[in-house]
Amino acid sequence: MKQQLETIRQEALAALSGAADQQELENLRVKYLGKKGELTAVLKQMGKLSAEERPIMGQVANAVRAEIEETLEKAKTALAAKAMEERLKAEAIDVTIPGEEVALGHQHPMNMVLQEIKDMFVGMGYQVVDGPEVELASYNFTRLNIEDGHPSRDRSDTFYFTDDDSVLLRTQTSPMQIRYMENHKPPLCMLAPGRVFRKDEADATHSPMFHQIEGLVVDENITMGDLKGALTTVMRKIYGEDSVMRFRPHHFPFTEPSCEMDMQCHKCHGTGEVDGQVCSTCHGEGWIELLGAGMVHPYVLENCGIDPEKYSGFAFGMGLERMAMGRLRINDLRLIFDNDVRFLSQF
Ligand code: 2U9
Repeated sequence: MKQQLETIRQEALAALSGAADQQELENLRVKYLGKKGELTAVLKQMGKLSAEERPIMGQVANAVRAEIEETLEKAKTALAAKAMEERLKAEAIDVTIPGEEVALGHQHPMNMVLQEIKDMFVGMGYQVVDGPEVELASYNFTRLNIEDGHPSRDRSDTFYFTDDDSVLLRTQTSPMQIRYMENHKPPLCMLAPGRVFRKDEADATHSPMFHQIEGLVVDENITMGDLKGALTTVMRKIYGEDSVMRFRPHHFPFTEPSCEMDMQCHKCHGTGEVDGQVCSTCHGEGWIELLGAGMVHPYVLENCGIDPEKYSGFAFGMGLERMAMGRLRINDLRLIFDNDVRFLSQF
């Protein structure tokens, strides 16, 4: 029996030292130490031994069991450590490899210029308002003193939704001023930026969709002087404090008197010529058109329930794309809408 125990000991220790994984170790544990295992089988034969031999064999058997158990535990720990080491090696990440650079986007140039202009007017107390792009002809034309048959109402110029020409895509942001006057009493000081739509073929200076920024100030005793002061202040902030401005008479149905504001060309200083050549910035004009403006027509105030005897106001409108093209020296309007990253990443 002693020999049997010794054989089990040797076989078990050899097998355990050669085990490749935890499953094999478990199989060996069952084989040698399990209820139906080899060691148990030998112990079952202890009853056959004499009373003197039994405690001695019992001691040997216990020592063998203890040694196998200890070796099994050590093998388990060693295999687990080896498995962990292999896993760490396989999943190792070299944190010193430089990362791939993430390309950061930025605001569209149109939004940059829009934000800049909005900030200036907000700083002067203007409230920025937003409104519908699908409008009623009454807000877009009639109440702005644009009478039936006016060329801007033509079906070849305006996108209509209905056969009776009563619903359309707004051709200007002016309907917002009408809506604002419906809901607010003077003093009023508001800015209406937004998309507008006109049936234009797209070329370097035209697009069927573009953006306008319009403004309106109404109070008692508002004069053309207030108009000139406000617009000169803002445009000098945008184009430089030393820019030279002029106002010249014009006509709009919704303002009376009306004017346009020009800035003296910064390249030819109003001469229209650079080195004997026609100036490329103002095309020989000497002046660059910035915006249209005027004193709100008394009819328009009346159409909005404001007494023109008590109140007066000024209004202005500018094309945002035009402003952006001037500010950022963009020579083709289509570039603004193409969204080519090679173009956009220059700003
Ligand atoms: C109300 C009263 C008056 C808005 C105005 C202009 C002059 C103007 C053009 C600039 C270039 C349109 O984008 S553009 O083609 N706009 O010249 N707009 S005064 O006048 C108003 C608006 C609303 C109630």
